[in-house]
Amino acid sequence: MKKVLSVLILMTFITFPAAAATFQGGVSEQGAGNSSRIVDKKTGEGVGGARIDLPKQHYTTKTDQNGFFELDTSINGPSIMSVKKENYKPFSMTINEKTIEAPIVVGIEKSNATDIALDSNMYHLGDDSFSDLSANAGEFRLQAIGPFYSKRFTLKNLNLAKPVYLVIGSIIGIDTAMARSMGQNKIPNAFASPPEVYFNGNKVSEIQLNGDGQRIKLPSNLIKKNQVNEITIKTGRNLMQTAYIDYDDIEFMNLIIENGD
Ligand SMILES: [Ca+2]
Repeated sequence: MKKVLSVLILMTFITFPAAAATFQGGVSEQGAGNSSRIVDKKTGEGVGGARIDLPKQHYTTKTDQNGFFELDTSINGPSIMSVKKENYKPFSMTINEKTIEAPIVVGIEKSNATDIALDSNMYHLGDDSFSDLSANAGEFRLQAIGPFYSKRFTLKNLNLAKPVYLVIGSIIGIDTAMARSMGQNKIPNAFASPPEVYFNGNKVSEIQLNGDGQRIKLPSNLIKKNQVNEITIKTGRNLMQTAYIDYDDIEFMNLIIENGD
C-alpha cells in the first residue's frame, strides 16, 4: 500500500510539472491547471461566483462559473487575500509577489454548522509607524484602529466535550525575534513583543509568527456558555524603543470559532 502511494505521488509530480500551486489552509502542493482557480477542497471542482479580496490593495474580483480568476493588481510585500462564498468557511491566505508569479489553486471548505464566523474584516493594529523592513512592508492603506481589537459574542449550542478554538485566518506584520529568526522580516536591530490573545480577560496565547490558520485553544473553564464572551487581540511593542511606545503594526483577518477536533 505504501509503495503504491509513493508511486502515485511521484506520478503526480511528473504529470503536472509545476503548473500551479494548490493552497489549502496554508499548505501548498503541486496541482494542475494554467489559470488561478478556487476549488472545493473535498470535490476538487471549481467554485463559481466566489469573491476574492485583497483589502490592502482595495482589489476585488470574482471567479467565473468554473472557478477561474485572475489577480489584475500589483502586490508589494506580504498581503492577505481572502475568499468568500456562501456555505463555505471564510478563507484567507498570505500572498506576495512571488506567490502569484505562477497560477495558484486554492481549496476552500464547506462550513460546519458548529463554526461561528466572528469577523471577516481585515484590521490593522498599531500606530501606523513602522519600518520599511518590517514583516509588513507593503503599503498600509488601512488606518490603525489602535493597539488592540475586541469582539464580544454569544456562544450558543456548544459541545464542551469537544475543544473550542479561536482560528485567526491570517496575520501579517509581526516583528518578534522569532519572526525575525525565521526570516519573516529583515529588521536588523529591533524586535517586538508578540501579540497577545485574551479570552474573557485571561491571556490565552501569544502569537510569535506570521501565518495563516493559527488555532488557539480556548480553555473550557473560561467559556461562558449561552452568555457574552469576549476576545481581545493586543499587538506587541517595539522592545528596542524606550523613549516612547512604538506598537508593532500588524494586520489580521477572519476570526472563526471552531468547536470540534
Ligand atoms: Ca509601530
